[in-house]
Amino acid sequence: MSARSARAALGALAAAVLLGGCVGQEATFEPVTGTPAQAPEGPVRLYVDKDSVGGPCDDQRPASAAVSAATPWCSLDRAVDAAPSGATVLVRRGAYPRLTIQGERRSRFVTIRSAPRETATLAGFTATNSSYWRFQGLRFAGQSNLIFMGNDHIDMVGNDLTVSTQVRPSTDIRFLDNKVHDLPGPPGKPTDGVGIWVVTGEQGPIRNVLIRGNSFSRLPNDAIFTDADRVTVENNTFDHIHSPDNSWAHADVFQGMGANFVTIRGNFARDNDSGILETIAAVRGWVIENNVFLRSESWPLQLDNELHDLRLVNNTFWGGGPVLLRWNDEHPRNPSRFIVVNNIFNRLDYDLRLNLLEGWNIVADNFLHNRFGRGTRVGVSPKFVDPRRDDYRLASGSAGIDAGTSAFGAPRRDRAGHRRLDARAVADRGSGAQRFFDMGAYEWTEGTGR
Ligand SMILES: [Ca+2]
Ligand SMILES: [Ca+2]
Repeated sequence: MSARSARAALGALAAAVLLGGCVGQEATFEPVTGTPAQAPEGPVRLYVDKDSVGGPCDDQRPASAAVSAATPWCSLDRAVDAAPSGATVLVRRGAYPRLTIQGERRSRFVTIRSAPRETATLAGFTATNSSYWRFQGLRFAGQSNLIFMGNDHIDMVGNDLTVSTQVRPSTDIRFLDNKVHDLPGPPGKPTDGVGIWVVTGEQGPIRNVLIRGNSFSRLPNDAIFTDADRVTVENNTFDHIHSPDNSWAHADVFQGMGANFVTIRGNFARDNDSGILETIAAVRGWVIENNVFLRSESWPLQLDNELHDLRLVNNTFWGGGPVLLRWNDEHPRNPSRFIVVNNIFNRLDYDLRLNLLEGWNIVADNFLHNRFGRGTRVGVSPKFVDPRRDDYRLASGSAGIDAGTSAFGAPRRDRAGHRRLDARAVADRGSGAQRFFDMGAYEWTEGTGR
């Protein structure tokens, strides 16, 4: 999303938050009092069945009756009021209205999930001042999910989402193995086109956000947009993150707008407008490693000296615009050295004023005639196994094999989870205590490729 539209969205949200602020704050700092109905031994399974698929539904029943599929509750509202810590709420097939969870603190996760081999569809949810809620195996359609103020421990696991999920000041939020796809574009609101939108604005803080194993496809705005701290984006796939109209949104795979301690690791991104971007605020603690970015139409990575420090290690950037490390006159020189090693770039453009250590990379196309550091191979082809099938493992004979450095915190395992290893038949040309680390996201093993 563009900085302008982001600021506009923040302004609108700040206003909304002011209006509702009293309620939110009182509840946020209220100690957790009382406990929900005494939890029976072992995990509790409770049924919600709006259309009476398994038996006539009735919300007047006690939880002890809703443990049977034949005597279910009708509404998720009833389940949210009554489900004890650790319970699983099995939701029978059908379309369910929007769910509101307000002031519902639990001490262990309550899981709300589709019944086995069925799909329940929710018109989104809003959670406020609530703890330990997990949404699993559901379909979300209609309106954006809102993890609003004062939540902690909210999980989204294995859901199918054609709506955005928006997070306001809350902590310990996890997105695991979800499919986020085909979000609405113009004339809707730009924020509703963002896969996961995690924004504190000035309401802070948001901490501990884990985004792992999800797929993001065909989004008209950013896949992930955040100003939170301690954000991990790991092993996700991203494709066709593509703005239909750049005046509505500038679509990135990941846009940080003041996000500290960000780890972007092991992701696979292809055919997107652009890639990773951080704008506006001075931030620190960024690690980008073991990622593959293919065919980014503009920059697969765009950062500058607003970052205090950066470790950009063992990534493969191929078939798109240049990786761009820029100089921003409004900020001092980055105080900690950017580490840029063991990567494969089809193009790399960095400003010589940056405090930066570059080495042991492949830079295929040096169109700006930059200076490059020790161990970097300029103008060589990395030789991949099968680019036509997006197989960007190194092929036999690649200049990247046993030619990287094991120093500077290079990851000990590659994107596929394999250990960095010494190819016996290849001379160790790298650096550090172990001179056999490969360049790029994948380690070459004997018998790979053609
Ligand atoms: Ca090796
Ligand atoms: Ca070797």
